[in-house]
Amino acid sequence: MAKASNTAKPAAAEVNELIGNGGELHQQTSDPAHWLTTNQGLPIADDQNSLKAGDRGPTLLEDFHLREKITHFDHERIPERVVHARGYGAHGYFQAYEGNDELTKAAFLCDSKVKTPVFCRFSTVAGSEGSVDTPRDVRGFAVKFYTSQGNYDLVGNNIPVFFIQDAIKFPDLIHAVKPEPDRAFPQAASAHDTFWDFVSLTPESTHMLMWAMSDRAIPRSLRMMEGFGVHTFRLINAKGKATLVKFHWRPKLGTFSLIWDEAVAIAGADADFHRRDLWDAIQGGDFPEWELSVQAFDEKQAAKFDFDVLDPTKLIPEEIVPLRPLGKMVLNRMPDNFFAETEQVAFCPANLVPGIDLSEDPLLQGRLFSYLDTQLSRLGSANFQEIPINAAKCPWQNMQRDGHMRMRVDPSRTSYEPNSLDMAAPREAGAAGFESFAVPTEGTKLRQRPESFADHYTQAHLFYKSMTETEQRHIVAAFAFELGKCKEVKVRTRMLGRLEHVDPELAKSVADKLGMPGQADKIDPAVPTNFKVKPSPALSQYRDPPQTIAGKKIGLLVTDGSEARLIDALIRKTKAEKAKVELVAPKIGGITDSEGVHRDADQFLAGAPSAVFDAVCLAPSADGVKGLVKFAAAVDWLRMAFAHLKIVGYVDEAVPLFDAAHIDRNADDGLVELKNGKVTDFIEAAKRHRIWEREPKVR
Ligand code: HDE
Repeated sequence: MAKASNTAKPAAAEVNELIGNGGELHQQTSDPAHWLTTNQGLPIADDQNSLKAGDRGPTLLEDFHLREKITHFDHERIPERVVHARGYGAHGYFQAYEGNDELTKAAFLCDSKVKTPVFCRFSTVAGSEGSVDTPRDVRGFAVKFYTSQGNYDLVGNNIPVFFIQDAIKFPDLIHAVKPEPDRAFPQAASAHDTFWDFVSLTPESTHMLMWAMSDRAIPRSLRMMEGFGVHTFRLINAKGKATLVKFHWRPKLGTFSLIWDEAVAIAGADADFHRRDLWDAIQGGDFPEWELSVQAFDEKQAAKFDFDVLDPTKLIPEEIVPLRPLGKMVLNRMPDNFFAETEQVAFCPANLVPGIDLSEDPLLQGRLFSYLDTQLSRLGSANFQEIPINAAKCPWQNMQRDGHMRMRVDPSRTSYEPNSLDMAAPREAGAAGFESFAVPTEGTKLRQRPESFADHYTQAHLFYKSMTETEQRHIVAAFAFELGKCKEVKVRTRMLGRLEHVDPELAKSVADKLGMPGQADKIDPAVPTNFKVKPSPALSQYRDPPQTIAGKKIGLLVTDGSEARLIDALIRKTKAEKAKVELVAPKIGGITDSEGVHRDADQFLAGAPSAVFDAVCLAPSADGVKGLVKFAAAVDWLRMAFAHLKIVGYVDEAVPLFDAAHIDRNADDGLVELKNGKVTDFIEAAKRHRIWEREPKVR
């Protein structure tokens, strides 16, 4: 079995620093455990200079150390994932609750005493590996469970439905959303002609478009995202009984999103916003947690739904089938090495364990082929499962042999079965092993969508109808933004035609925002929208959000002379609420507070716009504010916090900043004065996260 890690570091050694002839620094040690070596283990005397004919002469081909070092460097890159290239992962564990054995015999879901190790990778879909963290996009949510029965992968997204119904359309969808092939832009964006051309010609994408245009596609944090298995799966219990399920991950911190303008600002201020957030949280001991649940139902119930459970563009409203919690996942350790773990991790929906099985969803069926296939070109060898992050943590053995980069040394004379020459060789497990659930199947070989997949608008309408006014406003704005980026008028008018079937009001609002009223194409749907469908309040993020600042970040703007008592109180009280304060000062060197004590700054003003914080607090001194009002970054800090609907706390000394930003301090109750150094009112207000009522006034 592959070793989990071979990177254990020896204790720090004594290092001598010498300056060489050419003035270069040589760091040397006499401790063999710390010697720099070639890949063959040869200790290296000098890593600063190549081997040359004379100190000013040409480099010699003989220099095997130089050649080895450069050759390895030349081959450091592997192909990035064709989708979900930009991702970030963490280790953790999953622990089941009691009582799941009624549903499944999967050992890791049944034994509540076992902590099953997991590796979880979050990702954007369209952008390449070096793109930013906050574009409007679906987020991948992939979890590898290293169970005692082999690896189980739940490879989901943060949105419960998908753009297409059949795997055969996936390359088209992705080609449409990726940068346009002649010009190679835009990067990590769906706001362009080819995407909207394709989806406006693909009515089945309509429901997913509603989600993609909602705030779900601009999450505040990877820690504040839901996850979904999307497809219907089967759980099988020890008696062989199958239950159909949809998987859901719910974040303990609640589901929060950015505002579009904020996401755009963050993309410039901190392209790594999401990964930094996850890194900071886990390194700081604040471990994010999700609850895994299923919506469980049987074939009889499924037959009564007015949609097909094999259709991945449909969801089951929780009001019809409620969530049943199975256990929790905690992420508590960052990888030691990004490439070795996060980049090389290989997920596959076909990685199953006894007790969990597939369904006939035609999108899922295609995925079963794609993931293994893509790993072969991405990781370059059929032995990729031997890479430590991919290796099962239970014993694994079979008759597969050889190939590029085979690590495992199989000692047996036999590499086939049945055999009678090695009685210790691996054998079948029979009923203890994985058995596909016996689904009765028969049919004519054909290429045809079932009629039960044909209603593309009712659930899109259901989603829109279930949103709060704020959420609806954001959806309208997102459609208008994205379609506004399309140069082709026919793409816009076609999409407006589709939106009429989702909701005529929505279509009208988008058309108005585009300045194209009455220009929607007339489109005949295969199945007319059922506008009477019952809304599902559970689909809304903002109807009943948790009132908490846990996991959030408050930016505290300070200057020389800022009140020490207030700074300490805010840090203390915020910590008690499991949130964090960052001190933002005009300069990174920090400030001297009212008590004459030096305080380091976490951020400098021009490098940390208020967009990167959940709430802000302005606590300059009377002298300090005089400098701030002349400083555009400071005025913008307040202006943008207000425009992003944040809770703003302030001390009396900060009033000139409000004047400079032309903001009325009494505009709404999200602007909270900290009287006599009291921070409680501000913290309580910050639990509201945003003042939605402010939005129509500022945008
Ligand atoms: Fe994927 N998808 N996908 N996908 N997918 C990949 O596999 C594919 C789909 C998802 O963090 C690729 O290893 C096809 C739905 C995630 O490493 C590739 C179809 C859902 C990740 C692939 C889909 C997903 C991937 C690219 C339609 C949500 C990132 C690299 C039939 C349920 C996993 C790789 C990670 C990655 C194919 C549709 C989720 C090419 C053909 C639906 C989270 O194999």
